[in-house]
Amino acid sequence: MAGIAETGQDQLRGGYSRPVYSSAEIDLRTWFIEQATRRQLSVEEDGNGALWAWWDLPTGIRTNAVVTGSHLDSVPGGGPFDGPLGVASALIAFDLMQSRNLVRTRAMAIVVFPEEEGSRFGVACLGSRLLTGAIDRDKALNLKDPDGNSFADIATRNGLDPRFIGSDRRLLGQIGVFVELHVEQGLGLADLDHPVAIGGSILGHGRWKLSMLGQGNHAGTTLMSDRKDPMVAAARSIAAVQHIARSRDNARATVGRLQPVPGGTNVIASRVDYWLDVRHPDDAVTAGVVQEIHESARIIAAEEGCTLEFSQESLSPTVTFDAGLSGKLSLALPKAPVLDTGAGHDAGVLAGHVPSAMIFVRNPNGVSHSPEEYVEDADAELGAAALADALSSLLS
Ligand code: HGY
Ligand code: MN
Ligand code: MN
Ligand code: MN
Repeated sequence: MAGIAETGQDQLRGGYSRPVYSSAEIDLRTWFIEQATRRQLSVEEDGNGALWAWWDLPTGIRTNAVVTGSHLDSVPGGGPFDGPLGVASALIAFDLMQSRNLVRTRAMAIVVFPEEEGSRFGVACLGSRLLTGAIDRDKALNLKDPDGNSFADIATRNGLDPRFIGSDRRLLGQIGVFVELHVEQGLGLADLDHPVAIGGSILGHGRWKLSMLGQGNHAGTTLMSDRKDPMVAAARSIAAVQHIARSRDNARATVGRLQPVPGGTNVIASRVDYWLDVRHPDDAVTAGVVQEIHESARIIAAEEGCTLEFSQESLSPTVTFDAGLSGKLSLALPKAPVLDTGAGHDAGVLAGHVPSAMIFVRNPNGVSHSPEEYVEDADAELGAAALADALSSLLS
């Protein structure tokens, strides 16, 4: 696969691959800046690389602002709507509110958070975690991408000053509420035959890195009895992940990324890195699942003559969106059902700091993190109109 910084069409599945600061993601940033500038919004970049397009009041006062937006980066081979739909809908909602001659008492901003998927540097919602201080600044600066570049280096190469990377109390203090519109990543709305929903909660979720370390050797000269093969240990551990997660109602555990080193067909690997994503509504169950997976991996490593390395990369508790704000959205969108989601979002990170809410738009396929992700044009328009109604009720 081309280097992580290459452009967007994924050769394997035809999906979209827009890691942060890849040429494909930068193209979308440029598009957003053009769209916002064309609307006389004043675009600013915060110290962490998030773009903020401000619809200022004549007074220029930004306290208690209504902020909306999402992200433009994607998972590898992802769909076209996860992230960009929220950003594009915010621009269209702005147009609709402009046409209604809305009398505003608050400033508004459309924000694009970087690295929401954590596809390049491994930590989801990196931009909103940095803004809120939910990730240690030094840990973030030293995160590495698959090519070994640090976030500090890539951020610097893209115009950021590492001295200003980290939590921004002043900017965070300007946010009165945050509302994120997002494609639904499930069939809830398709089953209910309704175009939009209001977010209820986000499942708690976390990411862990496991490494099986064995004995690299020659595939042809090493007898099976003489092997310490980390690929076998990893395979057994991943099978155990399925078994353990299935033993808990509603738990979800995924290993979607595995990297053997050195990765030669005729080479017994010396190590295998693999990453675990575990989610459940009850944070204690998540912890229990992870502990059992860790223990099983440790036993399997010993049985296979390997050693195990295990570390947590990120952890997000279950988040319930602000009842007052969601109630206001329900008034603006009276027929919209309330749906919980198993997907993480920047709104979930901000919810720990400012009243936050979400609006979901129907995805008839229910599939996401895949090129099959889909939204009908009519539903996209209804979503943008719903966002305009929700924002109007908050801005006036
Ligand atoms: O992983 C997630 O749930 C989100 O799409 N970042
Ligand atoms: Mn998303
Ligand atoms: Mn996503
Ligand atoms: Mn998100």
